[in-house]
Amino acid sequence: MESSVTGAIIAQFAEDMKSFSQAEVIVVGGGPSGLMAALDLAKKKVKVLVVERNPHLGGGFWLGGFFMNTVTIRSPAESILDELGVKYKQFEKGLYGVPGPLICSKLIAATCEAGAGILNMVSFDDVVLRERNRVAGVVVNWTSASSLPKAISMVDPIALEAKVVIDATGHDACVVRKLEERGLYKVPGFGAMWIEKSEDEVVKHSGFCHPGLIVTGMAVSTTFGLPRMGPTFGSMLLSGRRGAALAYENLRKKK
Ligand code: 48H
Repeated sequence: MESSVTGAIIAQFAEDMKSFSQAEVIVVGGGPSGLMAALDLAKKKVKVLVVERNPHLGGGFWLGGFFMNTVTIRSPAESILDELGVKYKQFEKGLYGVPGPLICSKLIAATCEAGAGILNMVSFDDVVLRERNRVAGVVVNWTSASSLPKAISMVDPIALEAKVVIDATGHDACVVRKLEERGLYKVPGFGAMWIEKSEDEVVKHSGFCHPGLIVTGMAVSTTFGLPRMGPTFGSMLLSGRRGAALAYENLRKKK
C-alpha cells in the first residue's frame, strides 16, 4: 500500500506538471486578485495555473486588517460575494463585511472546482522572454530551495511556458520588479493610502503593463504608483476579474 500511495502522489504531480508546463495563462500569486483571475479564466475553460510560494492560498485575504477577521468590501464588488454564495453584512450603504476565513476559503474552493491548476510551495524566480522582450513564461523553484544552506540550495529552477502571465504578487509586484532588474520597466512603487481613489484607479489600471504581462491587485498600485487601499478588498476582486477578461480577449485574438 505504501508504494501505491507514493505512486499515486507522484503520478498525479507528473501529469499536472506536464500539462501546466505549457499553460495558456500563469497567475503568479494566489491572493484575492490572483484567485479571482484564475477562477474567471478556469470557468471559461482556459488552461490556467496559479503559482504560489506558500503552502496555502489566499494571500492577505484571510484577515480584514490588523489581525481582525472582518474583510470589508465596497460597492460594486459585493456582486462577487453574491456569485460566490457568501452572506455578508451591510455596515452602511455601499460598505459590506464578511468573515475573512469564509470568503477566502469559498474563493479558493471555487477556483479549484472550476479547474485551475495549483502549484503551491513554488516561488517565481524569473521571466521567460521571447522576441521584443515579450513575457512568455515564468522560471520557478521550490520555495524551500531558497531557505536551504547555499551548498544544498544550488538547485536549478525550471521554466513554465504561458501565452499570458499575470503578476498578482501583491505589494512586491515580483514579476514586474524582475523586468525592472532587467532594465525593461521602471517601478514607481505604491503611494499613500486613499481608499476611494485607489480602488477605482487600481481596477482601471489592471491589465497589460508589458507585452505578455498583466498586473492585478495590489501589484497594480506598485506598478503604476497609485495610492494603496488599505484593509478593503473589493478592488482586488474586480481587478482580478478585469485581468482575466483582458487575458481571455488576448488569447482569443491569438487563435
Ligand atoms: C509565488 C508569490 C511570490 C513569488 C508573492 O498580497 P496578496 O493578497 O495580493 P493581492 O494583490 O491579491 O491582494 C492584496 C491584499 O491582500 C492586500 O494586501 C491589500 C488590499 N493591501 C492594501 C494595502 O494598502 O496594503 O497575495 C499575493 C500572493 C501571496 O499569496 C504571496 O505568497 C504570493 O502572492 N507571492 N508567489 N512567487 N515570488 N511573491
